[in-house]
Amino acid sequence: FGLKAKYQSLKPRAKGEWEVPHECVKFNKKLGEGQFGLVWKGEILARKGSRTVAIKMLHEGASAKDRKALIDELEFMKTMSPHPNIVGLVGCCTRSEQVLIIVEYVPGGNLKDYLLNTRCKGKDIYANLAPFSATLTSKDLLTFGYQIARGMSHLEQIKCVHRDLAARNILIGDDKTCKIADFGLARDIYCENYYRKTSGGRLPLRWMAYESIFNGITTSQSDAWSFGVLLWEIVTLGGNPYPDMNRDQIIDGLQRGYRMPKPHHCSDEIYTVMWECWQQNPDKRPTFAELTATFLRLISLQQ
Ligand code: ACK
Repeated sequence: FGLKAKYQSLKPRAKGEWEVPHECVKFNKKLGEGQFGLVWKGEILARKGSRTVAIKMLHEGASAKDRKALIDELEFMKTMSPHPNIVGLVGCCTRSEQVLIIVEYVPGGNLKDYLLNTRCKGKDIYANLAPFSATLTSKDLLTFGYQIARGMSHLEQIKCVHRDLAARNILIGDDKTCKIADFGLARDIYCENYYRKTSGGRLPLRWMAYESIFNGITTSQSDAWSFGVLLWEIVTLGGNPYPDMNRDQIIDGLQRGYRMPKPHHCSDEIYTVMWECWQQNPDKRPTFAELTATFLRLISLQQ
């Protein structure tokens, strides 16, 4: 996919090279807003020209705890070596009151909306599966799986647990490149007894592994479970996991060993991957390194 060459050309930056003067950051358009903060599309102005970026910041009046969470995310991102399938850090502003994390701008929006937008119009939502995409082929869908597994494999290697892996947190770049986003702010939102905490609606129950729901354990293996659900979202072109089941039914179902059935038009091979990701025993699930290899093999079989 030409990704290997791109990957090798990316080098980690030396410490202290990230700070951007606040006056060089221009805000153009608000992209989105959550409980913690907001994301803007903007530019970094430099003598050589400007670069379009996405800028993450906290709401005004954010607590000291939220500010610390943002700084922790930033410090973590600084230590990461760049990867083509992970949204990369461009710079930061930490010397002014308002902390800014500046990341590469990924133009295609999130994968969930992207998939929904490729559905052929006028088809039934549940029948509207992979062959019903107006623009995507099965190989494109496998390539999405491959790229996300590859980015996650990088996070797995550096022992970073994402905790909120879902199509809404994957961004689509040029040439249908998948980039994993939001692996920072997401991590602090879970507290004890969280699966009962439904009021905020923040818990990604439909993507959560068995042991995350019942024991509050999150690891790279629980990310693998979420990856299985993300695959289901890809195959159904942006479907909502466990359709027709409410939260209590999902919790009951999982306890009884229920798993989502194979979507129509999903190949046996892909469903086997999902099934492996949803093993109750986390150690029986594939690692992201194994998932990357599996997708590479499945893609090669398509040619
Ligand atoms: O689906 P979207 O266009 O993609 O709307 C959401 C919104 O901000 C809130 O998260 C978009 N977004 C987040 N990070 C980036 C980024 N690095 N590049 C482009 N858009 C982004 C996201």
